Amino acid sequence: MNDDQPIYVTQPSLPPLEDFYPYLEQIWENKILTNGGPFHQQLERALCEYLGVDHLALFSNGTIALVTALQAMRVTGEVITTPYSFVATAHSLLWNGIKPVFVDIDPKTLNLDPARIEAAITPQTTAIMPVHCYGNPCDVDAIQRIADNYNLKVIYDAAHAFGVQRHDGSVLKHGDLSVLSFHATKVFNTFEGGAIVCPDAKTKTRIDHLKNFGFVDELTVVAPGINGKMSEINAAFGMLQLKSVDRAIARRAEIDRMYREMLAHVPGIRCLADAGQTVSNYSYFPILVEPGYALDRDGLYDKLKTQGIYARRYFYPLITDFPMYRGMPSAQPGNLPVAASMARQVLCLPIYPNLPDEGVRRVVDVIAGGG
Ligand code: T4K
Repeated sequence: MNDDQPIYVTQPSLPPLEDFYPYLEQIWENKILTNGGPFHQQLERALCEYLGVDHLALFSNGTIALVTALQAMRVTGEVITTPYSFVATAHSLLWNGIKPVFVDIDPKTLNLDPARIEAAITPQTTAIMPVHCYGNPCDVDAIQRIADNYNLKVIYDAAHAFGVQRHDGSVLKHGDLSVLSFHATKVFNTFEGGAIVCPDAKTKTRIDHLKNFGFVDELTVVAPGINGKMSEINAAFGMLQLKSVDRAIARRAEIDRMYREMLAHVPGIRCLADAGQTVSNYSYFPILVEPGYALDRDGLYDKLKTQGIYARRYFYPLITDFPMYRGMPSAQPGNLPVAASMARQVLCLPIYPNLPDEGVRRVVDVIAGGG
């Protein structure tokens, strides 16, 4: 890697182009391009096996999957969620005419703080939508206890949590539904794509209807469904990607380890601790730029940029800073002090399988160089 080669926050790892040709030939041969074709079916089965879950419905992207998950659970009224996420989390609520109620995050995990959820519940609350931020599992046990007490649904935005496990298996098995994203920037990608993980066949059937306009058969439409289907090209690419995903995650783990070792000696830079998962996916590498560092977070972001290193401020601005949310009572900064503080300090460093060791060292050298 040359010193002047840009380093982005992430980059998809692509298999050799010729490895994809046989998949394309198969699509050309059978002429099924979408609507639950053979690759779609294969990928659903293969992902259930890989992820250790029972049922999964593929989608065209994670956002449509979130919108559909809320429909599938017939969620209405108010939903408790986090301000510290990609904006799609809250947008999926607005697309369903649901009012998001924002609750602050835990400073250790940056996930929804279960201790603050109960105070935000009203007679209109029907569900909780937490996010496993950066792939770090939420406190799923505490969240489920609250949901059970108040008869609420739990829909996890698990866009970052592909393959993540806790002591009791896949984190995707918690809650009523979990939603994955297979966007190009994710650990496992299908160019664009996503999935809903669900606990039983009946729920999967309902989700399958909802993602196909509500059609049950040629003549019957049971719900105002949407077109959320994944195409055969995307599903075929997913089958190919799945072959190398373990290798990709193993390389991410090495990069994670290098950053942690090298940054441990830089005053004012703190790496986020794991949140108790037994298997991580190393999807992001967030650091906190604290007052002991020579620059503030934005200063470091700019400095890296001048060196061709494009770190990202995920998640700044907070969702609650965007115009469609900021007037809401729960969006007021006084209600979300931890999220506001984290959004000012976090920087996600480049991490992706093709990032060589010298690329990691280049990033650390700039950070260690201080002001
Ligand atoms: N919930 C959560 C918690 C999410 O994080 C997301 C998506 C969703 C829901 C929604 O899922 P999807 O509907 O997207 O399936 C990116 C992604 O677009 C978005 O999928 C992701 N979260 C979010 C955290 O990040 P940007 O605007 O930061 O992406 P962009 O285009 O600036 O890409 C970042 C870097 O990645 C680029 O600097 C270069 C590299 N890159 C990107 C693309 C698209 C490539 O090398 N190749 C590529 O094809 O949003």
